[in-house]
Amino acid sequence: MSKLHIVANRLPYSLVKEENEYSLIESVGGLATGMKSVYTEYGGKWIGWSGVNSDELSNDESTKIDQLLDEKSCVTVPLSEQEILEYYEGFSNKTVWPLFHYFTQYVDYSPENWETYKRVNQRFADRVLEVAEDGDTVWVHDYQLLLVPEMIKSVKPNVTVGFFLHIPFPSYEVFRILPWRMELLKGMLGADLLGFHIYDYERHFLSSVRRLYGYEIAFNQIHAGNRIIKADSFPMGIDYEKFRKTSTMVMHKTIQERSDLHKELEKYFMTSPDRRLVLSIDRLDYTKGIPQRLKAFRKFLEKYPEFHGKVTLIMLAVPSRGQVEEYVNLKKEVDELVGNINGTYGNINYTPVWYFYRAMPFENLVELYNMSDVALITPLRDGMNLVAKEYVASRGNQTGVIVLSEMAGVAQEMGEAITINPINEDEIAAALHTALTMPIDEQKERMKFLQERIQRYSVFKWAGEFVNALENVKRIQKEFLVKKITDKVFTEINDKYKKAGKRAIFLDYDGTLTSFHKNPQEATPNEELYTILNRLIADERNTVTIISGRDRYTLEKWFADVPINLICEHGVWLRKHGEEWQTITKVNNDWMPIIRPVLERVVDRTPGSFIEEKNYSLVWHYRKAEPEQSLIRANELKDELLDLVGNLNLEIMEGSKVIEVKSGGINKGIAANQFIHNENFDHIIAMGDDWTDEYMFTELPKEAVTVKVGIQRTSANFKLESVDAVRQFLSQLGE
Ligand code: GDG
Repeated sequence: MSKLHIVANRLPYSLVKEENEYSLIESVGGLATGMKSVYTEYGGKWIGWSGVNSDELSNDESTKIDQLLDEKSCVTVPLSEQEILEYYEGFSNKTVWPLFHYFTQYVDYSPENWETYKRVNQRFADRVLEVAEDGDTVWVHDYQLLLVPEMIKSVKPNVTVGFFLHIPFPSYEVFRILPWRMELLKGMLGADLLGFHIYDYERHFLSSVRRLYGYEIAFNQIHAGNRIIKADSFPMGIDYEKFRKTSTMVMHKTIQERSDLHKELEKYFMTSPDRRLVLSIDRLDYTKGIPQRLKAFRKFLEKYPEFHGKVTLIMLAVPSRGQVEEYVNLKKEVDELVGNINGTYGNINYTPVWYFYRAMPFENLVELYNMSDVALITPLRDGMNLVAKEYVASRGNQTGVIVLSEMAGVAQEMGEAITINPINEDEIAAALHTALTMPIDEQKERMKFLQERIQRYSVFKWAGEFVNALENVKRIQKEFLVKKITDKVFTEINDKYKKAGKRAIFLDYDGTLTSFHKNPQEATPNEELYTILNRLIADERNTVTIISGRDRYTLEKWFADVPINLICEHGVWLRKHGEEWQTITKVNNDWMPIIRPVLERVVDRTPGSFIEEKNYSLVWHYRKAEPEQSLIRANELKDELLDLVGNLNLEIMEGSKVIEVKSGGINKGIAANQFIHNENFDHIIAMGDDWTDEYMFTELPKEAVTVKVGIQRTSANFKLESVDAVRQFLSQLGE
């Protein structure tokens, strides 16, 4: 049975050493919780770093640790201190992390760190390759492992690879700054499915792919050579029930059973009936907007003196990346601000900011969620922010208000929160005031909606949806395999071919016989192609026809010396070898003077695009224009044309980076059928890559061997993956 393996920087267990013996503690983080259900259910392994650097371990210890982890279906990737420094603290946290969060001023461009990042990513991939077999699925997580998908795919193309990015993917304008942008994208594009928290990150990613690699993108599918790669958004959830149950449990404890923190909080509330708690929880990270939050709280106290002595900000900052300069400075700034606020507004009975610089046990965390009237969550950038969801899940009595930064991914799911710009101190201060004075009924109404949504889309549902989407991708890949011309299928086709007395072979040109080029004029046939065609034509039982959307002059020029038939402009023109050009159906082009100015206006506004005029069609080419602008223009143009074409009996055809307007009532299918009409072909082969070739595949007799080049859905009977495969197929016919 095929398995599903997880790859993440860290394993879902930590190692603790007591009396020289290592043992494991289960990790309780969101990712570990969500993923454990997945990889155990699908019988896979979790591949990651154990958290202990390999220089510290003797051989015996390493073997013992590997055994312990093996019992939990975990596979370690050993990392030395130097590697952790350069791959994890270096490239991951000092390059990718700040850049992807728009902190370009903090980005470290050390080439040494990049080299180590590549080497360590390769080590992760090697471990995966030892474990994963053909047909298995691998789900790779996050920004530390951006290169791993391609490293897996290039060696084992039959392993399905998913990738999820937990942090934002930045706009192209920011991403392009990175000297290694091409390599990072290439690494990610090894995945069959790329997941992001929200659509904004997905569209930024697609935009970078389009601009840097020029791949065609239809909705959320990237057509990269012979592969289809899907990008989609999956907003990560939490283990809702765990927070809800823990919250109920801690609140029902007897006074004696309660934690010290709980007792402290109760004492605070007991001193006065109108005391309020505002909660702030994050890792101490510059992306989380902690100094700005403190300044906004100071502004709130300044603007609303009636809350002095009544509102306390309880701020939990979990130590993080403490060796890095920016984090050391941040810690200092936060310490000073807390001192300043407490010094200015505090007194012997009142401390405005309670500041904890440490991690707390889970139960304490839930107590804080449960007892705080307002959650103040103001990151400058945040991929999702699970704290907001955990606060919602812990609110047993359905009261409480969230003041939430619009820069957190989670803001898109929380219309009921009060959203703010995290730099705008006045706005945050006002939002805090609104939150603290919000009537209970309104709080409950908002909280009810939030709870319903977050309960429904839990971390398990999130993981399940991602796995389902991966299964879908797998299905598409299988569909390809079902129709693929294998050696065995080729032998069958070839046997029939050899027995046939009279054969018709229809070949599309661009994307079938030759690859696409940025400049369409460069797609000239090469020697190999002439040899293949001449060999086919030399067999007098064959009638070979190139059937293309191109104009007749180009094809005539390219195939002047080849005794071949040509069908051009999607079936308008036919030239049988040795005869004159003729039109297959009567078409007119009276419409051209009306449509041409419409296209010219688009060309004027879209640098790099141009118009091609064929006898019976006009084509707007935008392959060389700025890709995103051209897509907008293409949509505008289609809209405008749709209004015009109805009355003029025209068809709008959208091809690869072209929009073609042509007279209606003619296509490759009609043309191919007319061509074989009254002739006794007993074997027909038709090959093409574009959707215009689908007409040919559906209209030809069903016993014809119709071959789609590429992985997309098709009505053809067979598929080949590339131009090379087509050439090989044609070269071997009759052998
Ligand atoms: C990254 C992305 C994205 C915090 N303090 C304590 C504690 N926590 C737990 C919280 C929460 C988690 O840490 C923090 O998660 P966030 O989502 O808020 O932020 P990041 O750590 O930056 O995570 C982020 C996330 O990945 C998932 O994709 O949402 O945008 O940056 O679960 O509860 N837990 C305990 N004690 C603490 O003191 N036990």
